Amino acid sequence: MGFDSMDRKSFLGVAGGALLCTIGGKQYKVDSETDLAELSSKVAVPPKVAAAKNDPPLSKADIVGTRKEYWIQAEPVAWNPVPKHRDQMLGTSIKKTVGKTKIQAMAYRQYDANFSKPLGPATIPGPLLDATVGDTLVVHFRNALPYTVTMHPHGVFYSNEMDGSYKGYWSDPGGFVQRGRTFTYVWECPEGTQGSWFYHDHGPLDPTPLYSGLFGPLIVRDPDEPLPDREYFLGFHTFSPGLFPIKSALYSINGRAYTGNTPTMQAKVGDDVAMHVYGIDNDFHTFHIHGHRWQEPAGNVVDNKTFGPGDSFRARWIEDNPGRWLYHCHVFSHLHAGMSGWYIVE
Ligand SMILES: [Cu+2]
Repeated sequence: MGFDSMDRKSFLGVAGGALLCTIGGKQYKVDSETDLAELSSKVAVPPKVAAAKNDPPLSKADIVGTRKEYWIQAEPVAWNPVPKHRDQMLGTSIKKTVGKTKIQAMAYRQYDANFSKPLGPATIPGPLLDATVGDTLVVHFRNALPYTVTMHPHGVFYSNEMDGSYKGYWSDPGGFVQRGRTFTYVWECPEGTQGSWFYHDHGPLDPTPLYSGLFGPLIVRDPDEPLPDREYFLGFHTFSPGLFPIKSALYSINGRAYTGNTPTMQAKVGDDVAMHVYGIDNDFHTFHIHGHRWQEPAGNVVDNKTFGPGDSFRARWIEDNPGRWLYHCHVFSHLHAGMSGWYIVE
């Protein structure tokens, strides 16, 4: 079937199944009968992608400032969002309410130079891309999944062909990285890009690979600011029963749901603490941390911050309050479906 007659969106439109989300006014329907590989194979290769047989070599002109180089592979991962099977906030087992939680997910995994060896296990979220104003991020991306995916950054500067997003007929090679292929993204971090950001898949199957784990944190540091003593990167997202064989949605932070499974953050009184928070699902969340508050750049003081899909921010303070604290989303249906964790201050 030709590209014009059967693109991704029309295919999804006839595939049926549970409503996953709505983007740009179009409903995306995905259920367990939807085979992503099959779906991927229905998307024709855009002309510019077909014309570019190989990842083009980088010229020196592509790199401005200090080069921060990463090798990252998208790959399948066996994942358990609730490895302890318990919610430590309520002291209860989640077996009855949620059932089994082992799933087949996807992850961005960091490798050594030239993909010689993995630098650690595949995790959700993917590795931190860590840059400072003046750097250029050079990300060599290899796709080891059986379908077309990409990497798309937020916050940084990039030219049109480094967008990493599927644009139908007009897609560049970086917006359509097929199985077994590589693409090198060049993303610049000039003055004005400093901030707490993230990256995610924006390929032709968007948002299902993102919902399956293809996202990760990105930071552009301000060289005039001291580094914090402690910092944490927290991605708020959902594992949906529309995509995985789980009884109900797992409202998750960094790939895990329920206190004791989600990140347990730690600090000491006197520490300069930074938390970099981003939202990467279809919901609005809040970030609330008990016993604490922080000042935003505008000067206002916050103890519960609302953020929507694709939003990111930093909360930073000098730690002054010891104890075992909870941090969580204050949307109660999210909180009680897993979106909470410990913050332990000595
Ligand atoms: Cu929430």
